[in-house]
Amino acid sequence: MLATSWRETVWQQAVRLLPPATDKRQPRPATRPDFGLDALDLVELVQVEQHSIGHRNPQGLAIHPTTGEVWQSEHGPRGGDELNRLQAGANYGWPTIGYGLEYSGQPVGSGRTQRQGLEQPVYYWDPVVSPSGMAFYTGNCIAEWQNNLFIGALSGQHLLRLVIDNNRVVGEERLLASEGQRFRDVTQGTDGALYTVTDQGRLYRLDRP
Ligand SMILES: [Ca+2]
Repeated sequence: MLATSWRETVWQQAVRLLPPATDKRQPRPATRPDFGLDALDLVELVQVEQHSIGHRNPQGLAIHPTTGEVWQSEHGPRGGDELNRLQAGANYGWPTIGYGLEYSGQPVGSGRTQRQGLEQPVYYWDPVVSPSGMAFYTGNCIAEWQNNLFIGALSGQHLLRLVIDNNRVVGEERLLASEGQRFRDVTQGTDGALYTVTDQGRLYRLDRP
């Protein structure tokens, strides 16, 4: 779907930005356009596709290193923070279904956690941890962490390490919990180490001693 109003269209959706559809007879410009523009101008420069809907409060995106699929972290209601594997055209449920309760104490939507045609999260947290920025680890520094998913936890105040097998979470470890920090984002450095940054302004580097 091509956006007619960027600000209306992107609400609670994940969108995919592609290069503009070009006339194949015309050579593509050698340089990328200057993206120092606001969102409305951007719509005219790229092709925008609605990818998925039903997201509540998305926080992080990361590409799975072997499948190439986009994974996403999302703040849910009380007891319903989610990890999702985004599929094109899918509906991830909000506000119709979800885990946990609204912070007002009311049930989410119909109060149901599942409904046909709506996607289930890969994983959810109850109690919540407020998952934030995330990254799959593909570095060589710590071999046993290969393809693990790391997610900063804000209210949880730790760095999540999730072991993923066949698109399911089969292990969870909470790192740096003694630091008392709200972990905002995590990424892998070109040196193969893992870096994570906190709301309080600390940057940690994780590597083999
Ligand atoms: Ca959901």
